[in-house]
Amino acid sequence: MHTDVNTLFAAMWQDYIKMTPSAAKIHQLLGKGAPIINDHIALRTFNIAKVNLSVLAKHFTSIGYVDCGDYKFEQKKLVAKHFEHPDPTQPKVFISELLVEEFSPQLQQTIKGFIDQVDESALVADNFIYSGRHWQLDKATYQALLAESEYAAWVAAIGYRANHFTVSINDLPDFERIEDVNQALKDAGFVLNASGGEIKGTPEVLLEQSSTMADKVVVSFTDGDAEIPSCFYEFARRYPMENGKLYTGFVAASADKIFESTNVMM
Ligand code: OOG
Ligand code: NI
Repeated sequence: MHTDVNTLFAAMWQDYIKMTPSAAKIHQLLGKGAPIINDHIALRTFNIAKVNLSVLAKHFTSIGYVDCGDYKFEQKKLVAKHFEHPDPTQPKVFISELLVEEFSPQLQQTIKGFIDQVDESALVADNFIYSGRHWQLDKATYQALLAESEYAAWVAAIGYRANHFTVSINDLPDFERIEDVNQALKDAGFVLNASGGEIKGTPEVLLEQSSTMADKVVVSFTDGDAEIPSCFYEFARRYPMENGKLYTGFVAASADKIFESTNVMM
C-alpha cells in the first residue's frame, strides 16, 4: 500500500487520463495550466469479501482517510461510503460496491469466477486501486452482465481504477457557477450526462454536480477488442453549511444519476 497521499493520487491520475483522454483536455480548458483541486475520486467494486468496499478502503484509511458517510442505492443494488482526509485539499474518496447476491444466479457465478482469479498479493500491492482488470472476460459475458447491471459490466471490463476525478469548482479561479462550467464544456464539444438534468443537486442540498459522459476506449476481451465506455470527469460546487464550513458529504439522489455517466446507452 502507498504511504503518501500525493504519490497515490499522482499515479491514479496518470492511469485515469490514459482511460479518459478528454479529462486531460478539460483540465487544460478549466485550469488554464494551473493546478486543479480535486473534490473527490470514485472507485467501484463487488461486495464479495475478497475485493469488497472495505478492501479498497484500506488503501485510503492506511494513509489517514476516515469513513464519513454511508449511502444506499436501492434500484441499482449498490451501497457506498465516502472517506475524507484530515487535509481538506486532498480529494474525498467515494467507494461503492454492488450487492451481488441480489442478482441472478448466473451473474453471481460470473462475478465469483472473476474474483477467484484475483491474486491475493495483488490486493495489497501499492497499485491495486489503479491496476484495472484481474480476470478473463469475453464479449458475450460482458453483454450478459450489461443486460442486468451497467455497473457490473463496467467493473467487469474496466476493473480497479478511478472511474472519475472531480474538479472542485469552488477552487477554480475563472469560474464560479456550475452553469458556466457546463457551457464552457459544451462550447468545446464535450457531451454532458443529462440524466436527471445536466445539473444534479441544488444550493439547498449544498452540492451541485455535473459530469461528462464517459470516454470510449478499446478494451481487450478474450475474443477480440471492442470499444466501450471507460471513465468520465465530474464538476462539483459546494455550498456552506450553517456553521460557515463547506458541506463535505454527497447527495444520494444526485449520485444515483452520476453513476449513469458510464452507461453504454442513455
Ligand atoms: C460514483 C457515482 C457517485 C458522486 O459524486 O455523487 C458520485 C460512481 O459513478 O462510481 O461520484
Ligand atoms: Ni462523483
